[in-house]
Amino acid sequence: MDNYEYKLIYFNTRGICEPIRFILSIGKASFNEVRFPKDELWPKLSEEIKSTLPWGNCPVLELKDGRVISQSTSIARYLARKYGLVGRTKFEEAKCDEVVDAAVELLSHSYSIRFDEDDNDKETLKDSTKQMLNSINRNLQENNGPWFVGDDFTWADIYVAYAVKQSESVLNIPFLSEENTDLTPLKKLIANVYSIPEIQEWIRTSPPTEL
Ligand SMILES: N[C@@H](CCC(=O)N[C@@H](CS)C(=O)NCC(=O)O)C(=O)O
Repeated sequence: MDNYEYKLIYFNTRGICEPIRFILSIGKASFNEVRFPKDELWPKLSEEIKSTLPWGNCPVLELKDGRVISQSTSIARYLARKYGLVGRTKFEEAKCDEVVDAAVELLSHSYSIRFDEDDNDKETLKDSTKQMLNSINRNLQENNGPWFVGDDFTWADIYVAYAVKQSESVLNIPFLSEENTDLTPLKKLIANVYSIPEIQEWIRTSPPTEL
């Protein structure tokens, strides 16, 4: 791993790994990436590579001493704890987990609409995506602040901002268009997250990918 603090193994996509990269960037961690090429539709690993990974999939985070952590949200939570992004109390920690779960649900929903071939009811599913966004927006408003949990920026904000923007890309629907004033609080949150200098720098310097 040379002098890097972490090695992060994933595909050459944003996918479910990008929030981890954001957190590493905000933590000013030095990390090296292994990026497997993505095939036509969906990332697939060879059996040989799968057998080297704890759960046969990625992302996987390797620490300097060789130990590894898998499962995207577990990796992100580990790093968020390390860099002080999990809220101030046990309750706020749990609220962060709750919001991250909702964001992951949105992301999975959007990917399944895009990639499930036998799904012939895509319009209904797109409506349910809008309902999920409204629900995220309402929960954000209930916190009365710029951020999702308590008074501070947390990893929950990163997950929501990323999941919403990525859903726009995956589904090619401009949920955050200027006309859509219903989602103003959510749009502000996303703008705040994406204006964090470390995130801007990461986006500016990372390999461009379609998804
Ligand atoms: N629950 C796991 C899911 C991991 C997962 O399914 N990763 C996909 C990429 S998004 C993968 O490695 N696919 C390759 C394969 O299964 O061959 C997580 O959150 O990390």
